[in-house]
Amino acid sequence: MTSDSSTQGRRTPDVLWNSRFLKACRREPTDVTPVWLMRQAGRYMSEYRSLRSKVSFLELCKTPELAAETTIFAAETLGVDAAILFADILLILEPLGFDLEFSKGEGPVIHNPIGEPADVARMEPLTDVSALGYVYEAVRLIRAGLPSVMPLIGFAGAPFTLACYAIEGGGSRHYVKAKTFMYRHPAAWDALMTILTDSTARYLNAQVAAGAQAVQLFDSWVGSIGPDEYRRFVQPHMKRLFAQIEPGVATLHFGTDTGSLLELQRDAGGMVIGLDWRVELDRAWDLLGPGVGVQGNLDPIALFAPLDEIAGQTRRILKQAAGRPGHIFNLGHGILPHTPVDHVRALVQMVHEFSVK
Ligand code: 1CP
Repeated sequence: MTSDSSTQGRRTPDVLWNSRFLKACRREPTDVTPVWLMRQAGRYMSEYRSLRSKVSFLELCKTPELAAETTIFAAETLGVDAAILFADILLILEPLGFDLEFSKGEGPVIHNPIGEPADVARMEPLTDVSALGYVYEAVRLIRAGLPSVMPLIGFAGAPFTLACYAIEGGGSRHYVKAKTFMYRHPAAWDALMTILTDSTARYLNAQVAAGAQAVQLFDSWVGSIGPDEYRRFVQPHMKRLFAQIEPGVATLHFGTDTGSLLELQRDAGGMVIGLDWRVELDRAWDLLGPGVGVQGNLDPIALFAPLDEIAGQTRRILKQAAGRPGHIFNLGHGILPHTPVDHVRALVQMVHEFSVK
C-alpha cells in the first residue's frame, strides 16, 4: 500500500487510495481537478422525486437498499469523482432522544427541543452507535455497488449546527434561541457540545468501518457566530472531534458564511476546508496557507444561469486555484431543488475538461 502507514491507509485498496478525489484531499497532484457536489442526490432529479412520491424522506434514509440506490444513481449519472452517502445530518438526533420529523415542504421539525439546561443534563452521549445501524448498512451496500475506483464520503453534522437544530427545534434565520442558550448557559452549552462531539466521532468512525474513505463535517450554520464566539464555544469541540477520527481517513470541514472563521476552522481540523461563494478562492487559500486543501466554491444559484455563464465561473474558479494540488471543485453549498439536471452534468464535464494539465 502507498505512503500512509495508518490503519485506514492499509485498509484502503490502491485503486481508491490513488483516486483523484483522495489524492486531492492529501494535496497530491491529479490529472484533472476532482469534482463532486453537495446534495448531488436530491429533489432536482426526477428519479429522486419519483422515489420520494412512494416513501417518506425518513423511510428513504432508513431503507439501506433505497439509500444506496439513491447515492449510486446520482454519482453515476453525474460522472462525479466521489459519491456521498444518502442520509441526513439530523438522523443522529433520534438516538440522542429527539423526536424528529420531516414535514412536507417545511423541512425538519424537532418536537421536543432543548429549552433549558436540565434538558441537557438528561442527555447521554451515544456509546452504542448501533441505533444508526441502517446508515452503516447503506454504507456497506454503496461501497459494494460503486465502481471500485470511486471513493465514498460519509458525513455528519458538526456539533454547533446540530445544537442549533436541537435548540431551535428546526431551521432558523437568526438562531436566536440557540445563541441565547450559548451565552446564557455556557456550562450546559459545553455539556451539549461535548455530548454531540463524542457521539459524532463514534458515528463517523462507524461509517468508516463500514466502508467510507472520507468524512465531511457539515457546519452549515456556524457562520452565524463571530471569531471570538467560535474560539470560545465551538473550536475546542471541533478540535476534539477531528482528533478522534480514525487516522488515514480523508477529512473535509465545511461551513457557510465563514469568511471570518476560516483560519480558526483550519486550526480546528480537516485536511480540506470548504469555501462558499462569498469568498474569493485564491485569497481564501492564501490566507489558509499551503497546509490544507480547499473545496468549493461555485454559487449553487449559478447553475440556474445559461451555460456560458457557468463556464465562465468555472474557469474563474479553476484559475484562482491555479493548479495547486488540493483543490476539490464543488458548490459553495448544496444543489437547490429545480436546478436543471443538464446544467449540473455540464458543470462536471466542464471542470474535467477545463482543468486538464
Ligand atoms: O426529499 C426531501 O424532501 C428531503 C430533502 C433532503 C435531502 C435530499 C433533506 C431534508 N436532506 C437530504 C439529504 C441530505 N442532507 C444529504 C445527502 C446526500 C447528498 O448530498 O447528496 C446531506 C449531505 C444532507 C446534509 C444536511 N441536512 C445539511 C448539511 C448540508 C447543508 O445543506 O447545509 C443540513 C443543514 C440538513 C438539514 C436538512 N435536511 C433536509 C432539509 C430540507 C434540511 C435543511 C433545513 C433548513 O434549512 O434548516
